[in-house]
Amino acid sequence: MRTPARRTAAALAALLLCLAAAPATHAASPHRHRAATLDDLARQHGRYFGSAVDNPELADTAYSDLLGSEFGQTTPGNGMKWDATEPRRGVFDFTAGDEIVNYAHAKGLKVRGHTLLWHSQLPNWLTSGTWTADELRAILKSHITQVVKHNRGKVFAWDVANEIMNEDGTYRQSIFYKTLGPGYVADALRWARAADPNVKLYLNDYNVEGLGAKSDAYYALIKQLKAEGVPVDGFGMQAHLALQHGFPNDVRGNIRRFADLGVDVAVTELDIRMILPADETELAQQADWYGKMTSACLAVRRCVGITLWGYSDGHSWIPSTFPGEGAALPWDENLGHKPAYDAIRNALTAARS
Ligand code: 9MR
Repeated sequence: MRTPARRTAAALAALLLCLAAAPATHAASPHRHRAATLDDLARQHGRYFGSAVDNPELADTAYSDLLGSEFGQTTPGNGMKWDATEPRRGVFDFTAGDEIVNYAHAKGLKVRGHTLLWHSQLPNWLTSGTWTADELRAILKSHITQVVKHNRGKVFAWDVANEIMNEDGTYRQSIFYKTLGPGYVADALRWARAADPNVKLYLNDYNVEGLGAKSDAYYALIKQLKAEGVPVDGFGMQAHLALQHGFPNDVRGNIRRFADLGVDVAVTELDIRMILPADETELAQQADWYGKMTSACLAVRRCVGITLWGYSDGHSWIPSTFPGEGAALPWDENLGHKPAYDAIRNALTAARS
């Protein structure tokens, strides 16, 4: 028997299918239904489709308007990091994060908190100090507690610990690891849970989309944390891919093995860069990869959604970090659709929910 909720869901799905099929030109007419957005299509599968945004980008109104209409989720690119939120010890500044949360909620987007604990973008007072284990533990606990409490009810998930593993699956020698040992990860998760009982708590990293030493290390860690009753709810696969590095090995199988551990999985920072100039063949390969990542997420029930790390080539971290590389996103600098956009759309439309 169909419950009312199921009937509503079925009706919504039918409506969205009709919207998805509507030619894009209908979007121009105020009297017609708009074409389905990527987030509309993802919702048919119970997923979200999002994009990160950095605070200065909100002033680019063409960009922020499309962010607000096309996507159902956002992540602050920098606004919730430690250097932004606790610029002096014990002095918290939530301005940048709040700006994005307020914008997102006004547009109906949900927000992923990023990030509580990372070796990078730490404030000077923290990196230049010499701390005993007890001091650093108190600093970390206070930071996590204050930032999570401030955002309680405003973010649905937190990247609690970001990029804590090396490529070979050993722990990164961060200030936290070196001073506190590996137990800092469980502590961080517990402090985050104490500050917000409802938010989803994630570990998040890059180069973990496929099977390999690094994803094995997270698999073992999450399994151990679960066995010890430590609150861990999800695994974030950043997915900063590059055509010249090849497509990761068995993404679907990898997502599935984490789901089978009893955690959610999210694709948290997807972009697919290439060596410039981009030619048609590369853009077609990029499109294929975007489609494959989307399908891999849709294939596993517990893969909850996909976030692009910015959505247009006009606002991307790639060119400044990897000179000579770029063209990593599904929209070009003029907010025109690239083949990758159609590939994502096709993957969202083709998959069975
Ligand atoms: O997008 C962020 C960029 O603006 C910053 O300059 C950079 C500094 O490290 O961080 C970028 O975001 C990173 C994210 O927080 C964690 N995963 C890798 C992302 C790209 O570097």
